[in-house]
Amino acid sequence: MRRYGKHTDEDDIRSRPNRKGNRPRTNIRPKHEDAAGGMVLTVDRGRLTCLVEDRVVMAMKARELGRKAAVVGDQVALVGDLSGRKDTLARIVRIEERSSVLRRTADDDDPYERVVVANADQLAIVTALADPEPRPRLIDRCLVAAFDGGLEPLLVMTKSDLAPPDKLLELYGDLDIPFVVTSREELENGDAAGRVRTHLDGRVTAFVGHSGVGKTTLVNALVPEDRRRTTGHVNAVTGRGRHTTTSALALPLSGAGGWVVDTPGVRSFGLAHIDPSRVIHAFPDLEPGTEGCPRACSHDEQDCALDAWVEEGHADPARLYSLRRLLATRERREGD
Ligand SMILES: Nc1nc2c(ncn2[C@@H]2O[C@H](COP(=O)(O)OP(=O)(O)OP(=O)(O)O)[C@@H](O)[C@H]2O)c(=O)[nH]1
Ligand SMILES: [Mg+2]
Ligand SMILES: [Zn+2]
Repeated sequence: MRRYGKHTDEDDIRSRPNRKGNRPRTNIRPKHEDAAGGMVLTVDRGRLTCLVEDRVVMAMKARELGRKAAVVGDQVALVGDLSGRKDTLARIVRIEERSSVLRRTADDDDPYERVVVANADQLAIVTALADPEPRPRLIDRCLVAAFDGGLEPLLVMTKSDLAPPDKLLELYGDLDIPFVVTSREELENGDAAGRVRTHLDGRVTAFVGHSGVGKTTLVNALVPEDRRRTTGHVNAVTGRGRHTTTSALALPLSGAGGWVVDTPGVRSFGLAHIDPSRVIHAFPDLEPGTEGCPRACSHDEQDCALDAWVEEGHADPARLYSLRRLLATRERREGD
């Protein structure tokens, strides 16, 4: 099924019965072929801040889009007043097909899934080494969501001035995931931003993690203040000092380009929507070994062919262990 296919005039007519009699169809609304492309930077109670060329344009969703929500990172088509002047409001008439979706549910039994960020290439999973304490289960869950949604994970461990990273590195070192460790001092002398930056160039990276781990601090170190001011209402979102972030916000990187998306802290990362069969795609070295698996194998069951295949020496047993650990994440409760 094509969920975000091209919008046609025919769709318009069907999705909106002509209630007021015989108005000529073609005048119902501007031709959407003329719509301008934009990107959603932040969403606040139904108002979407979009970047159209180099202008920041406020918009709302056209009714014809129905329940489909546009989220931060979405590429959208807009019509109406695109001047970006104060008190103007454009309409979003189309949400383009997404290259990736980061989804979560409030908890595993929650059928309501929300898309956190669209079109991100990378998920920066931010964990403080102390204050708040690291929560490996939350990290595992974010990893599963990343693999499921088609995002590459990056581990960012902050506050190494408060506690050493050894224990976490032991846990995640063998997962083959790139990581960066940062401290207060490195934030101040620019090293933190510099080191994280090497992983961000030219990509769209969403920063997620528990509240207070330092996502906004890091994003602010990455994006100079004047850039933050021109494209977002960042002060309204985060303010100065310790203000918890209340809505996701995309900010452009300079130089080689790319975007960073700051998101509000999460307590949990529900995985009700995850299809475990997709997690294997994050382990291309193991995938060939699944050929002998029973149909619809979860790869975490008795008849899974991976055990024998790995035993034969085709792949590193640590990788199978990692896969199983992520697959089991879904059954475990957070905070275990
Ligand atoms: N000691 C130390 N404190 C840090 C470091 N990085 C950030 N902090 C502090 O941690 C606190 C929380 O930082 P934020 O950047 O607001 O955290 P956040 O992840 O954006 O939090 P939410 O928006 O609530 O999700 C602030 O007081 C920061 O100054 C660090 O490397 N070391
Ligand atoms: Mg924040
Ligand atoms: Zn299997």
